[in-house]
Formats: sequence, C-alpha cells, structure tokens
Amino acid sequence: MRPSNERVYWKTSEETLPRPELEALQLARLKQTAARVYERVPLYRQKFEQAKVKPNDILSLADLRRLPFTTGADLRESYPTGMLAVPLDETLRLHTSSGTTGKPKALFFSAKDVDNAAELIARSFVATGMNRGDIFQNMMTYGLFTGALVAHYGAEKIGCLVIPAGPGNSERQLLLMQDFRSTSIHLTPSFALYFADVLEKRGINPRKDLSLKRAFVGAEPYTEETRRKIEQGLGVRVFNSYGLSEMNGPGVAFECQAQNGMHLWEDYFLMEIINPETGEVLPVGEPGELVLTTLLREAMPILRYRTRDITAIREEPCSCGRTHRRIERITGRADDMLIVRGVNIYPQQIERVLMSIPKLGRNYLIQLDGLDEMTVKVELSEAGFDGELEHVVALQKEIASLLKAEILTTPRIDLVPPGTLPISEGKAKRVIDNRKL
Ligand code: DLL
Repeated sequence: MRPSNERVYWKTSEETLPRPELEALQLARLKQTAARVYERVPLYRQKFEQAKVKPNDILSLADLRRLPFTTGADLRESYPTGMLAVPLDETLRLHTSSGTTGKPKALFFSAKDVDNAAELIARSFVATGMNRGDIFQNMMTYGLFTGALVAHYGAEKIGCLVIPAGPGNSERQLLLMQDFRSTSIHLTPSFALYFADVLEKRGINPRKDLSLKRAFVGAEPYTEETRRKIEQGLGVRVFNSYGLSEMNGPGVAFECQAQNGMHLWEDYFLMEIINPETGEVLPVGEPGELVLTTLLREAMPILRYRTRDITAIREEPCSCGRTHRRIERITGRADDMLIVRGVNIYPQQIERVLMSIPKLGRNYLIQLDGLDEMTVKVELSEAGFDGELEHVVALQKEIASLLKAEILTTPRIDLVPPGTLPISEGKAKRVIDNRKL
C-alpha cells in the first residue's frame, strides 16, 4: 500500500532552487562561514594571514580559490578541540574518524548541526523513494562512526520505523528483516556482499521471502559491478551514498531515483575538483580530488577540505528536477593508489574485474609482498564452480589475463573456497601491503 502522504522531495523549494538563487545563497553562506572561522578559530586566522586574505575579500564564489585548504593533518593536529568555533558547552555531539595513522579527528556538532545532518539524510532518503511507512533497518555501526547515528535521525525525521540493528549477526538481521518486513537497509558494500552470501546459503530468495526494496550503500568505494552483485544478491535497488565524518558523515551526496551520479547538496557544501598533486582547481567534468567547504556548520566549519576522494562533477540537469549538481561514483582515494612495478593501480580496478566474473564469489583480498609480488585471493562462488582442477587452472588464467588488461601487471591468482576470506561488517580491508613492513 502506498502511503497517502508520499513525498517526491523532502523540501521541494530547497532541492529545486534555481541555480542563480542557489549560488546567491552559497555566496552569502560562504561569507558568513569565512568570517566565523576567521574570528573564532586561530588555525584559520593564521592560514588567512599566510594567504594574505580577509573574509571581506570574498566577493564572488570564484573567490573561494583565494581561501586556504584544510587537510586531514590540520584536523589531527587540532585534536581534540582546536578547530571548535563555539564554546564546548554549545556542542551537542562528538563523532570521531580514525584514519590509518596517528590521532583520530574529533568532529563536533551543535544542536543545529545535528538537526542539519538529519535534514540532509532525510532529503537523501526521500530522493530514493523512501517515505513514511518504510521500515528502515540500519546495519551500519553505531558509535563514534557517523554512519549509523546520522542516518538514524534522518530516517526518524521522515517518520519511518527505524530498526537500529547495527552491523554483524546475520541471523538476527535476517530475523528482523523477516519479522518486521524491513523495506530499506543501510550498510557498507562489503557487508552487503557478505549478507548476500548468507541469504544464498540459507536458500532465501530475497525477492520472494523478504520485503526489501532498496539498500543505501556507502562508506567505502565500490564499483558498478559490485552494485549489480548486491542488487542481485539482496533483491534490491542499491543507492550510492557518499559522505565523510568531516562533513557530517553520510548525506553529503546521494543518488536519486535516476541513479546517474550523486547529488551533492550544494546549499550545505561547496564543491571543487582539484589536481591532487598541484592543488590547481580543475574545470567541471574533469576527474580529480574532491574539495568540500561547509556552508552551515556552526560548531566546526571547515574550509576547502581535501577529501582525497577522486571523482568528477556533472552539471547536466537531472531528470528528477533537483538542481544540485552531481558527482560521479568515487573511483578511489588518492591515498589508496598502489604502485606495483611502476604502474599506478587502484584496488577498484581489480574489484571491477573480479565482480564481473560469474564463477567468482563476493569476497576478495589483494596482497603485496617482497619486490612487488601481487597476489589476488578471491573466493569461488557457491553455485558457479565444480572445483575440478582443470577448471580451476583455466579460471585462474582467465582472471589473470583480464586483470593484466586492466592493471598491466599479472598477479598470482589464489582461488579459495566460498566463505574462507575474512569477513567485514564495516569498512573492509582489501589490501594487505607487506612491502612496507
Ligand atoms: O564513511 C560516512 C558515511 C557513512 C558515508 C555511511 C556513507 C554511508 P568516514 O568514516 O569519515 O565517513 O569515511 C569517509 O569513506 O572520504 C570516502 O573515502 C569513503 N566513502 C564514503 N562513502 C563512499 C562512497 C563515512 N559512497 C570516507 N563511495 C570518504 C566511495 C566512500 N567512497
């Protein structure tokens, strides 16, 4: 039954604002944000002085380029409270993001920030067709990670029943899904792939036995091939969800029903694409590193944050009517790039190949040893393979040659039985680089 109050937009006027008005709003908010950090955050005062720029110098959106970048290192060095723009007692929530090295980043939210983060998720979910009446099973990690909590409040705002399942415990997930008829789930691509294995093993046909309609999948990079595997395995439409703790968490950019890039919510964030090596701003459409500026953050505004995520901006209008421009699927992080025998390789290139081979399962691992020896370990699929030695060798050869065409190097292929590689409930660790040890 379709609920009578089904919405197409969460807030129509905000999402369909004509571009000139949207840009005027961005400029006003940028000016306020720059003035706020200049007055209140010593790190920014210092950066502005070094760049010989004052908040009043911002006269147009193009002047954004005159402002300094912020990096992950800035956030770590300001840990715990160095980047706060409000007194601590005006903050309401703390999330952290731990990178691969060193101190975590502490991200503070004011009451308004908490509400805005929920607004953006509500807006994102509604853009996928979720509405009051939908049952939202949140399979992201609750805690310091932004993924679950931010989405939780957004779904409640819409008026959905929210099941705060958290990740893991697949049997319980399945029980909840069956008994409460969850229609929408939120999880990482690696957990989604694993959960698809669980359903297959249990002989569950998700399209017949479950009520799932859609999965919001994000928090780590994945490919179109992986999206298709998840869609088949869980019987859902997968919507790509992009965000980062430094910018609230999830709800920064989200696919709408047109599923052709992710709308980046431009009334809350300014986006730029830069050359990750030189910092030069690139023309719209060219791929490079995404740089984001918060426009409404109170507790911790951040200017020109270097996300390290590689994508491109799309500015052609979307059939959904939203005027916020889109970004393409993230192809990887600048930091994830592997150099193997002199060739630059992103793990997603390997994933794309593996996920397109039906005889392979859904879990894989890339290992680097010694002098650039690469081994790709991948599970065989439950159904698609008989295990005959001859067939194993032929399959290994096929994978190696497909990979060679993609990454210009021939890795060793280790085919392993289904269910034998480490499973991941949150963000997967797909690369083990023993070369650095
Ligand atoms: O992962 C926030 C989030 C939670 C997004 C739930 C979506 C869903 P962090 O832990 O700070 O925050 O990690 C942010 O994860 O810079 C990207 O490298 C990566 N990432 C997040 N979403 C996607 C996506 C959350 N859809 C970092 N595609 C980001 C590719 C993604 N990478």
